[in-house]
Amino acid sequence: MTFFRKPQWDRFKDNDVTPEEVFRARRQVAKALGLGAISASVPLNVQAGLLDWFSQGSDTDAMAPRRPLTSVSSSNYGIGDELTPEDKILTHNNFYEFGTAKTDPYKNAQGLKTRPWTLSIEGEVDTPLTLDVDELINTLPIEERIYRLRCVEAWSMVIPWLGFPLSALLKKANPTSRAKYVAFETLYDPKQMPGQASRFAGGGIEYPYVEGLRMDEAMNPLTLISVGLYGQTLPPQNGAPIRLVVPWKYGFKSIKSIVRIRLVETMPPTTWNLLASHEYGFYANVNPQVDHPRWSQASERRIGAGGLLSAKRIPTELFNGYGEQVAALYANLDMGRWY
Ligand SMILES: Nc1nc2c(c(=O)[nH]1)N[C@H]1C(S)=C(S)[C@@H](COP(=O)(O)O)O[C@H]1N2
Ligand SMILES: [Mo]
Repeated sequence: MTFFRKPQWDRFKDNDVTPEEVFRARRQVAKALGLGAISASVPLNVQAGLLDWFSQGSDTDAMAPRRPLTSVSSSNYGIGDELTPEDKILTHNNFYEFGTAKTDPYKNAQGLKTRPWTLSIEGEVDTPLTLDVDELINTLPIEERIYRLRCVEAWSMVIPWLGFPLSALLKKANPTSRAKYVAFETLYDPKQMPGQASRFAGGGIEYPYVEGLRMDEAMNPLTLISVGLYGQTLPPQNGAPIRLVVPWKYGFKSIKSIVRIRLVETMPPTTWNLLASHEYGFYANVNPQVDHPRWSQASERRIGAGGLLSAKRIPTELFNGYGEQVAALYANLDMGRWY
């Protein structure tokens, strides 16, 4: 009889995006707390944040109210895949500003103040803009777009987003010919976001969370600015009131709760690349042939009615299945080098 050990990535667990060093630091703090001993070298305000982070406290039943949104059209880019049930989309999240566990955003983000909310578009534009989110929602035609979302941790969902193409928004600001990239920034408000107040609770990330796209990626018709899902405005844990959705790239490119968009001449810094550049690149195109250093990207677990635990493992597709729409953007790019 032959026994063999399954490779790490095939065990029945979630991959953790957190770089190993940060993960170890978190574990040490958890241990210290378990023993009731907090090092005297950890400042008091940080200790308080940590205690919040480890308490199970928050009210998980009180969801921030959402408003129905009507859409002018619906396009299914889920390519026949079954929709992930809404309760899974709302309770299994990555939003490190509210903690690093999958249920933290759902538990901790309900108090996020999402109105009034202004979004600025600046940099290499002829018409810099400061826009009110409700005005945007009321003036741009809202489309429904059913997209796959593939997280770099190798789980995925199928989500009916509501929103409008990023290109429609950028055109309002009249980008100059020098605009080569688009940089995005999440709200920075440590008073509202416990992960921003404590390096440990926030997974070691330097906030605000930042992301970027090349100009041609930003103008691609698939690139969406989302303001809702499942027929209603976004809940805080999914990036209310306004977030990016780039369905052919790993989920971390789809930055949440955006306050600033800046058109720039050179490739902007991006959060996960800043944290661990050998693990996360600028492009982050979904690619089953380029593995994460710590796990395979050849397959993914599609989250359905049973949640992550009973999720089926399915093959991952190049560009998450959107090659027809985007492969031409990368005709001259070495995708192994520019992961
Ligand atoms: N500001 C911010 N945006 C973020 C993240 C985050 O931690 N902070 N996580 C990213 C990751 S890793 C993923 S997979 C998606 C998850 O989106 P969802 O929770 O709506 O499914 O959001 C992305 N956007
Ligand atoms: Mo992710």
